[in-house]
Amino acid sequence: MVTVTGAQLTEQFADFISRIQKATSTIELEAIDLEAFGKKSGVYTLLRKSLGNIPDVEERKKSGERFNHDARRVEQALEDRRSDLKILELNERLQTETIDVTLPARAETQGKIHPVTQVIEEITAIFADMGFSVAEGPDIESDEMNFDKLNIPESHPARQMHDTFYLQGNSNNPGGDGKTLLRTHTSPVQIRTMKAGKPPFRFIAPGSTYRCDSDITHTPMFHQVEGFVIDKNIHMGHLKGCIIEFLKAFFELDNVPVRYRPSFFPFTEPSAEVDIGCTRSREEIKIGAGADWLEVMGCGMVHPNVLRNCGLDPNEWQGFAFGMGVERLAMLKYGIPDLRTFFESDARWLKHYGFDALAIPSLIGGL
Ligand code: 2NM
Repeated sequence: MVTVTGAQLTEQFADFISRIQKATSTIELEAIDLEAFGKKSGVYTLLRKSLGNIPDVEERKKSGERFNHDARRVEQALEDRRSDLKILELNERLQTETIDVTLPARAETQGKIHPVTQVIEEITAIFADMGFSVAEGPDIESDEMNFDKLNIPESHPARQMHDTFYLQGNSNNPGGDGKTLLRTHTSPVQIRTMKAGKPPFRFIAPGSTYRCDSDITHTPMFHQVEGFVIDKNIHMGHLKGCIIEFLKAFFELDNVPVRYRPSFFPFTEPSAEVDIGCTRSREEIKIGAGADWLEVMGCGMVHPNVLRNCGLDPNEWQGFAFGMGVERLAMLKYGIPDLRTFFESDARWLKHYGFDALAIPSLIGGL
């Protein structure tokens, strides 16, 4: 049976606190943590177990309170020192692990182009050939640009907290105003471009997008390319032709079965989802023919409210828009089975799935 005196407890406690405060590495701190709270033989673990052996009720209660107070203070000290040391160790690494970016590349560490970059460049080359330019905008947006202007009302499910990353307070955004967010799609680029310029418009908006969602088919950051055409007398026929031409070029097929399935988006009316014909077997999906359908993008005619919100008269100007997920298209085209591997920064993965830096996609040189 373990029995300890009050004086021993005080000494023990003071010793822990002092050693924690003097610890110079997180490794040293973990050793102290183990000594104090280890499951089998931590000092406080054993002490807690021995409390029950104190025969006198009052005495037991007093020791218990004393124990709780000490254990909590030691835990707090560990936590405080841990966060201090983490910062110190990070600063030290930043000092010692500097990279001389002016050094020439070593042959054995030559990099590759990431499939996301490759696919964005392929898509850009195809649409450039159809007369589209490229527009960009900030990743950090306002709820106004990301939602309101796009005809997504306050009550829309996509606006509820769980899908959107709202920014916490910082010097640009004191206290977190609940209005500043990471864009959930690249559509705010369309809004900004419409507000800043004059129609006609014909561009694509590629870029990073963010949603608070993470499982085997979702990563919190992913990439989209959206396309946008505004002109006079634009109709759904233009949209269909444009998308079919894109899909043929992207999947390098002379003929693709394409199906437009009615759908809903707040920013387009009518809206559709685009499927391409495929064959699914146990091992693979073959694109271009077969009895199955595979969803590849969403599209529609730009909603009159969106045009009005950006100062355009919907009786004078119309257009279409579409949006696609870059990772999804990369997985389909290049047979990459697992989405999450895209963002693990595994050099072996990149060596396998990456592309040569000098093989720039073009319609003439080939995608
Ligand atoms: C999609 C699907 C359908 C879209 C709409 C707009 C804008 F700005 F015109 F309202 N931009 N992008 C759009 C339409 C995006 O992605 C699945």
